[in-house]
Amino acid sequence: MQRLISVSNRLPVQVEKRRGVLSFRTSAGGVATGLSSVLKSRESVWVGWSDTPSNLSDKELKTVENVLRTEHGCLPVTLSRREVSGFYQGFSNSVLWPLFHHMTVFAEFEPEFWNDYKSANQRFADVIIGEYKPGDIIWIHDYQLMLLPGLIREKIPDAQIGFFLHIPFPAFEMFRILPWRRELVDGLLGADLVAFHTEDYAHHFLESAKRLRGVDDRFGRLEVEGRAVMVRALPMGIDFKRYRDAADTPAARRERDGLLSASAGAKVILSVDRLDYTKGIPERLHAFDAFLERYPKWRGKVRLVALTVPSRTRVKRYLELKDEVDRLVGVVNGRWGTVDWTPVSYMYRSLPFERLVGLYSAAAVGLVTPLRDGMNLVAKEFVAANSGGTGVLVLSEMAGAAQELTDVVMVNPYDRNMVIEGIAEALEMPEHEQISRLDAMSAHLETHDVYRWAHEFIEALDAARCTQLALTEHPLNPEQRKRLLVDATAHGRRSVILDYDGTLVPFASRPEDAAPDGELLMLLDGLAVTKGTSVTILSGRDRDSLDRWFGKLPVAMVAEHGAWLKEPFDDWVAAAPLDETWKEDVRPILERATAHAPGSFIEEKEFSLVWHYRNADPDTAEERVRTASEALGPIAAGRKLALLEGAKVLEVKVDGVDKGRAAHLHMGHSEEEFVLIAGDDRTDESMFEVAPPWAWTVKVGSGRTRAKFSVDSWREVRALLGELLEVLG
Ligand code: ADQ
Repeated sequence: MQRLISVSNRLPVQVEKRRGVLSFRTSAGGVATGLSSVLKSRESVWVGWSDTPSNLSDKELKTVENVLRTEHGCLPVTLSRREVSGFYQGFSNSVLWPLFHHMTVFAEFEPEFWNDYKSANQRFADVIIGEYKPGDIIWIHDYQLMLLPGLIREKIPDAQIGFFLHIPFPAFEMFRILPWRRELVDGLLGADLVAFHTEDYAHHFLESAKRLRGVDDRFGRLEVEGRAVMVRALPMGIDFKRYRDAADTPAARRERDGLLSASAGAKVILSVDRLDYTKGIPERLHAFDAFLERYPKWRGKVRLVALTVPSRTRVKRYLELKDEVDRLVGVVNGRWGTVDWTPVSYMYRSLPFERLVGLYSAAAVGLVTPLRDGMNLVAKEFVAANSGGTGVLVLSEMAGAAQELTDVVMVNPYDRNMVIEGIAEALEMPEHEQISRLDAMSAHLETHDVYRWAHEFIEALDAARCTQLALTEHPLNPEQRKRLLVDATAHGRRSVILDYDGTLVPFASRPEDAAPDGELLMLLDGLAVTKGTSVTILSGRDRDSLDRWFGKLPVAMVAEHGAWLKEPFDDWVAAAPLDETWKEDVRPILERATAHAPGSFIEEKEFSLVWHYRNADPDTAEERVRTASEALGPIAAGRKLALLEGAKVLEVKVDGVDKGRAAHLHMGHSEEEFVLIAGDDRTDESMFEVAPPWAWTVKVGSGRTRAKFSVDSWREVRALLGELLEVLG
């Protein structure tokens, strides 16, 4: 069974030193609980930042590391105090957290935070890379570690990596605010599986990946440099039975009885949250205040028990929030309280599990009204603790849980009037309705618990791996690679025919930005001067660009998908007679498409007109490709033109002039000659088609192809050419 490496910002074990004695306290949060079932059948290790006390000696640090590893299966990541402040309090909690929860006013876009975020993610990556063994699965959690999948992928290309985001992923309009949006998307795209609590968040991420990286979305599958990245909604559950059963324990009963007798017949409305501005606590207190004003009959007959657990107490905004909540509780109690009735009971601390369940089960109403929340487990815990009995959940539609828990009284937390009426409706709901609603939700939560969530994640990660394998239909494996090299050395003559964009260099947003680098030029030059070897660059590019880039190398060139041919250091020769009158019919159609899709543009070549839409809004561009193609169809047929859809381009060109014909002219035609052809997009398929049976044809990226073999990316093509040069040189 594969080993699981779980990664989260914090380790599920806390280290403390009191009166000189070290102690280790496990805090079994939801994730650790869910994983415990997955881990029964496999080895595991947990990587995370351990907030180790700063006053430990080197010897104590060693002991801590040792105990964490051997007794708890934990591998600590050490961060400097500065890193913690910039990475955790800074970028994670003062940039990503507010932005992803739509609270941009609280976001502080400090460039230094970003640097610390990068370096902290790198530290996590270093620990994981050091620990990794082939076959391990890596599951990374949450917004603090969004760069990590990409960092690991760089060093371990075939690692199996899953990522789960516990907070919402915002819509593109919100996400685009972030100055480092591209880097974060790239980081996540390093994973095989990126999962979220809801379909909405998954959709938002797909949208951002499409817009920022131009990657195609095929029903939740993104293709990134030939790799498939699966994007899924996997809502997290709770340990349902544990909450349900705990309601019957003596400790829970004691808590419940205590609360009920102290309430002297008043109904209890309960709210439980981390003290966080996303949870809508001040808004809730305002709504409760207004409820008491509007419904005098409930005064003295209802009480709000607000339990908040301290959180992020080193971030200024959280301290301000605490003051605000303290003040508001005072305002409501001052306004409505009497000698024998206090409307709001406020507790600012964490409660042990059974006592918490006791409170849940004592409450007539659970009031869960976050302004934005990834999931909100409290809502689910309230249902579980009351299952089989009575109780009404008033739930914010802004919580991920609202997608699953539809039998609640749903409210918009920003709509005070709706919250007031929601509280009134909940307090007056007939018992039989309470029971049937709780039953329906309990049935769902019992089957969709946290164990199932963890299993489904691992299953989805395995499925992503299978898709990956199916996609790269015939990957060039090390064995075949060796054969290719042996074949090349066994022949005295060799033709190497290479497409350019996407095959030798990555795609750039603007065509002129994809100039070859020094490494590539040396590689091509080295091959071309090797005795018996001819190198041809066969591209859709115009002659000028190719001349500028490769004119000094002894390579043959083919421009505009086969329209122009050039032997090394010779002149360009047209592959067909030049006639440009057809452009007058075609240009207006492409101009219309450009006007509708800002960011797109037209490139003109002698034999073709090309519409580039990589930088345009993908949905608009797709729509335009369709309408333009429809309009171009009849013109193309009448004027002997061909319509080609390439990688984010639509090209109209003179027919009969294609890469296949050009490649045919440049390759050897007897088995005496070694032939290697590599290309990545649809226009390259014509080269693979004309290749003789003994040729080595290599497609870059995934998808159906006529090529015999495929490789993941242009990097692999370069590596292959490097090896070729080595064996020939
Ligand atoms: P949180 O923002 O922490 O989690 P939530 O899902 O409600 O929010 O989990 C809070 C947990 O803390 C619950 O299990 C609750 O029982 C416990 N808790 C709260 N107050 C407590 C108290 N005073 N005493 C004891 N326990 C208390 C983030 C995201 C959520 C997402 C989770 C899981 O913000 O949207 O649901 O991760 O993915």
